[in-house]
Amino acid sequence: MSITRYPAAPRHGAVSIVHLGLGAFHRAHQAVYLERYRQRSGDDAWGICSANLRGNVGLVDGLAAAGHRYHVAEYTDSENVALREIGTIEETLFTGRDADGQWGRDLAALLERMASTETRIVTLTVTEKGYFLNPASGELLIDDPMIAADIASPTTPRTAPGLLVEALARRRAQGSEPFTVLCCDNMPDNGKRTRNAVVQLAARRDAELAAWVEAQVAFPCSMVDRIVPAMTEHDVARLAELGLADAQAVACEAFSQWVIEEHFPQGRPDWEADGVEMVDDVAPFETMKLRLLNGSHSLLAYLGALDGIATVSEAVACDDLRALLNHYMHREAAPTLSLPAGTDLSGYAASLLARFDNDSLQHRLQQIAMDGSQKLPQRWLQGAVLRRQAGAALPATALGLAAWIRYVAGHDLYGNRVEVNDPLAARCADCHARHGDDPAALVDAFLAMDDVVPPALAADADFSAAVLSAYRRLNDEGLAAALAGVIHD
Ligand code: NAI
Ligand code: CS2
Repeated sequence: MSITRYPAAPRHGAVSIVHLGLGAFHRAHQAVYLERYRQRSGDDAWGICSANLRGNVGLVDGLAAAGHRYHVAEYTDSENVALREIGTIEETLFTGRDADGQWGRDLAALLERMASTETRIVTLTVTEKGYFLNPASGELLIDDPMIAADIASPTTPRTAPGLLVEALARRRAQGSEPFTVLCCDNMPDNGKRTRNAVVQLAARRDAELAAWVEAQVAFPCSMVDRIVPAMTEHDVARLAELGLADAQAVACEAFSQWVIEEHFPQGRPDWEADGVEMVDDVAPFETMKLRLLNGSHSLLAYLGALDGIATVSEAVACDDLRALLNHYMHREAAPTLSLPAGTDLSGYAASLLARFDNDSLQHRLQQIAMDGSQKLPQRWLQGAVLRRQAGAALPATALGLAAWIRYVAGHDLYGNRVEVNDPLAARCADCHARHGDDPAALVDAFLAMDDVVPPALAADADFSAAVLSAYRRLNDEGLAAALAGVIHD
């Protein structure tokens, strides 16, 4: 194993960025770019205060105990790894519910940070569900208990939108400029969707505050890309074999990309020299990545997991699944894209398969399968609406939707339990309980979920029939037969 080591910059710096969602991706992506920036520029002004709003208080406290330094293991392949020490997270806070059932241990400190004029950017990786938006319409879920609680108690918020509203309300009341809100989650138009959540929630509190947010607060969009699987015991043991005992370490691929809309009224790091691409319009980059990379990931997640396959690299080693991805990318997703200038689509698609082949990452399909109701609209379904308007057949998309419907029943094709982790899991289970013995009724019930499936697809008899046919073939004949129906059509 060839190991390249990169120590962190020697000093701790000032906090100018607050991050919501101290997860694996934040530690392996945004924090790494800022470490590179700090190393190159010597400017330590752009340090991060990173907070978890729910779960994993151990990571918050573990990082504090480790002096807020951790490592990122960037695997080019199973023989080459770069161990990068990161020091740009200067503080970690926790505002979730603790073991005693109390909420908001560090809420006052976090709001103070966010209200301080030292803070010029707030970034987020709280997962697609963390914005409490209807996945199809983008409307705020005002009936969600967490949002309802923030509406009732706006000064002690528990959600990401609630925190943003309270912090912006404080900055407005003190006559300060706002901060720029930079969403780093896998959502289409992620800045606009984040603005949507914040403005809708602010309007429940104070119409003038909502108007101020609309007029004064920047919500640039960004496309983020780095495959960062959840750490497994195998990953931790492998790092220990390299002599790295770091409970907060993360492992990821070497590839990384960050494309950001140039809209930072309160300033930003000059991070272009560190690989960040600043553009006027992120949409072509974001749509290409969400539909090609993430759309392929979700196909592997449901079809592979149903066949008992555990990881991405194992799934793409299956020739028929690889052929399905090529069919899906080139024939179903690519026609929906307005590619960034100069993009070689075949080269990009081939690079994705090469990244998926990286067997030094144990990227579990069940992690990707999580939150499908929040992911599939932007990964498959919005593009599918466009292709159906053009009269195109979408056998791969139909098979993927059939596989998701089958997956959320909670067991694979052999009867083994699979993990269903989704905000709509109860509704999915109810559909199976009501219609599990009647595939036609079951498919119709799922297609009728208009907060997931665009109504145009549900009303499309040919598409619905294709989903039903795929569902029946998958269940009655298995994965190979279902795939054959697509890749050999
Ligand atoms: P993770 O599981 O390590 O972290 C998830 C973070 O989201 C945690 O901080 C958790 O507390 C927070 N969270 C979850 N639900 C929340 C809610 N309802 N409200 C507030 N916070 C909530 O996952 P990871 O890998 O950090 O991914 C997080 C997000 O980053 C993804 O959902 C995706 O949008 C984005 N991303 C992830 C990539 C990856 O390969 N892991 C790559 C590109 C983007
Ligand atoms: C994955 C993404 O878990 C998932 O849904 O598809 O986290 C994927 O690893 C990243 O978007 C890659 O940039």
